[in-house]
Amino acid sequence: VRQSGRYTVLTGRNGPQSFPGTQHLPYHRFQTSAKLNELVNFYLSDIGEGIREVQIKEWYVKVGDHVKQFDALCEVQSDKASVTITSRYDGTIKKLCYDVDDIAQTGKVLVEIETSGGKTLEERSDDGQSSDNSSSSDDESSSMQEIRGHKVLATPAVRKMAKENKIKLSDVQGSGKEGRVLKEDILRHLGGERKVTPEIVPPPPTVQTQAPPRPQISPLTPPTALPQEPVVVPPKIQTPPVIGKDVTEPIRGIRRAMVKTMTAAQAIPPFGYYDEIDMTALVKFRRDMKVKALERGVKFSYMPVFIKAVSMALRHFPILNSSVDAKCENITYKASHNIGLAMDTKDGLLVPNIKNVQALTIFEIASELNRLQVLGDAGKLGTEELTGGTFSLSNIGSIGGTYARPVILPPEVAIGALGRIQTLPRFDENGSVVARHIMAVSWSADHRVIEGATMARFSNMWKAYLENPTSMILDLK
Ligand code: CO6
Repeated sequence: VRQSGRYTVLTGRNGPQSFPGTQHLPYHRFQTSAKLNELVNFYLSDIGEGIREVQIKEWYVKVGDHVKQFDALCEVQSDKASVTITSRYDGTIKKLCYDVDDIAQTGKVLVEIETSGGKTLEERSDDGQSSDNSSSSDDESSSMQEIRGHKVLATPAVRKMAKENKIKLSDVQGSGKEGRVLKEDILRHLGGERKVTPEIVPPPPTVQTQAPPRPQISPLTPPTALPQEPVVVPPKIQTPPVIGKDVTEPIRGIRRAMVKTMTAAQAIPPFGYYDEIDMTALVKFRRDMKVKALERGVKFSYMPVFIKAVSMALRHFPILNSSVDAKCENITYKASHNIGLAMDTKDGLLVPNIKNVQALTIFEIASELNRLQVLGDAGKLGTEELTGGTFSLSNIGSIGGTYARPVILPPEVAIGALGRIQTLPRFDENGSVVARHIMAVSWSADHRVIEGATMARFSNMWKAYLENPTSMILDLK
């Protein structure tokens, strides 16, 4: 804090603050000045990445609450990440300028806070209005917003239940994994004092049918006319009246990001290449490794092996780990293998990536994948995890399906979709039919820079590693 005439200029308080598991985002410059008995306009600052607007996900405070510096005020969702906005003042909340689900613009007032301790501060955003500008300084910046990992964990259904029963999730003792608040915890918290808002269960659909009308056949058929087939019209099914109404809502958050990315992807002329992998040996290998990894506290699926094998094959086909510029005039061969994986999260489809896979062991990849899944489940994947991917995989088979046509994520040049592993009959070397574990892979590549033969050779090498997992040992670094 530096004194400047009657103004106190805050230079990021104690500088950027660090919390365990937090990531600081670049903060838009602001100036503050001390005045007595005035409200602070707390502006939503620039959270980087060119983000101009965010959606309010959840308020952690209400009017009248007392807050301290760095207390969480609310959670906002940009089209890239979920960000917790924290207070930079001690004081009392006087006004929340948005409701949950509203879109808030950066540079506009988010909350009004009456500061305590006899000192009231006034904030000016870069593009906002200031009552005085004598305290400006270019190097005054701060980092007051964090992507924080310690928010109360709960599923959307539990959040909804808490909201309907006007309970703050932070007041509830969570009994789930890592303190996650479960439905039972809410019920216990309510302790029978209040009636839980019941879920509205729609009545089962009823279909009323009626007997088909008997065909009316005229007794007097003219002798000259051809015999006529009676027209039997099936009875109309009586549908119950539709009670609900169509709902139209703006496309926001993650889905809005998907609109942008997938629209940009339309500019890429892709080709598809499909093959099947005999996973029989890998299924056995995974069964053994799953137990070993669990002993070391890590859930082990097939993905870490798929991902490592991709990286090992990419070493021989670096063009598949490249990116092209918007006009496709330059190609950049990426040094790091940052392998993205499509993730089905409660917020929608996200593609976080595992950085530097070329330098990680399969166990380390499994461990990082576990971390990304926990962040994804909690809606906490941040910019760090979601940017910088160089090649992607989509394991749609963990949900179902055999083939897919994955869409390349620009500026990457290739992506693979994995189908469900199925037990299918195949011929062995003696011509006998045997049961094998088979998985289909569907590759898409940017045909402007990738030839089909390159994709086929890459796929063959990847397939060879998976069909004989022990062969990976020879090439592991
Ligand atoms: N076959 C059979 N069994 C599978 C498979 C396949 N392909 N994949 C996973 N599993 C098993 C896995 O081994 C686990 O088994 P157990 O350990 O015995 O319980 C279990 O299914 C659950 O696996 P989990 O999903 O938790 O973990 P995994 O590492 O395999 O996958 C994930 C992580 C983040 C990829 C996954 O959870 C996920 O979100 N998958 C959906 C991805 C998605 O939405 N893709 C669509 C993108 S759009 O591609 C697209 C072209 C269109 C269709």
